[in-house]
Amino acid sequence: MADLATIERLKDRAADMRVDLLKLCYKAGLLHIGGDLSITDIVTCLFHYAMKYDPKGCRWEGRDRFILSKGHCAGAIYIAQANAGYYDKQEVMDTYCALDSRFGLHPCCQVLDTFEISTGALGHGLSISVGMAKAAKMDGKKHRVFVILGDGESMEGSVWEALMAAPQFKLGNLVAVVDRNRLSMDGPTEVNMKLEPYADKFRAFNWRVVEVNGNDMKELCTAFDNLPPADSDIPTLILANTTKGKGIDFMENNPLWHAGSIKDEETLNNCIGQILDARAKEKRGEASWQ
Ligand SMILES: Cc1ncc(C[n+]2csc(CCOP(=O)(O)OP(=O)(O)O)c2C)c(N)n1
Repeated sequence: MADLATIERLKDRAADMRVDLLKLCYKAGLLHIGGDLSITDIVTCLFHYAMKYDPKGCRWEGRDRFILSKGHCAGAIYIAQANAGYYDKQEVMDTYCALDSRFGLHPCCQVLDTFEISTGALGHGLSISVGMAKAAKMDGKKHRVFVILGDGESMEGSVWEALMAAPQFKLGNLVAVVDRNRLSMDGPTEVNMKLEPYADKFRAFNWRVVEVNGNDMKELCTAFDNLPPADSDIPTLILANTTKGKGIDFMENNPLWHAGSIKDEETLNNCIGQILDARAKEKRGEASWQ
């Protein structure tokens, strides 16, 4: 179980990741900043707490597998993998989205072996994760497969085929985290394609469903601490209620900040200030991050 010091350390890391993302959004231009900021706490908790991996070698056989099904939010993963020791963060910051860079708008496993698969076309990650989890079970392997999906992404029919297949194949080693920020690219999910009663739908598909505040580090740690053993039979779906653009007042819940760039240094400094102030106030007990 995560103690208080661990949770505080993870919160610091999440604040640092948000600052790095904002810098990328200023320097490189186009970043899917809204969705990056909504998954920052989830990604931090996975890469710095919940997942097993070897920082010296990304292809260690015993590693937990990670799939970013909402591949447009690669920025958060580049930063997490750099922090995990797989490459130099400066290379990410200097070359993201530049011609011939390894760090494109969407992640490509042909140039980065830290990614199990390339993603960006939505709707495929869960199906691939089901296949990887089934293969692991057939081979008697003990690792887990973690996958992050967007809620808008679940408008793709293939997601529901995979949701149906995972319990059938008894994939207790599969953990899907759905980033429930309630916005898709162009507006609210409940307007574009009603998803509610979302949790009930996943339950009806025979998943073990855990609902959390996906911007609350303690709740995330608890959800990952309480995962059933990898050799059990029921897949887990963590329905993570988040805020798109979390931490920046003019980006939060604003579809215009699905993707974008920060145009000037003054705005960047204002954004960084918002993140650092919020973290400092939380540490002093003056305000809650949630
Ligand atoms: C197959 C496919 N169709 C359309 C897109 C364009 N697209 C990129 S992001 C996005 C919205 C996804 O919404 P959601 O999954 O909720 O992501 P989030 O809001 O968390 O960023 C769309 C439609 C795509 N990448 N892939």
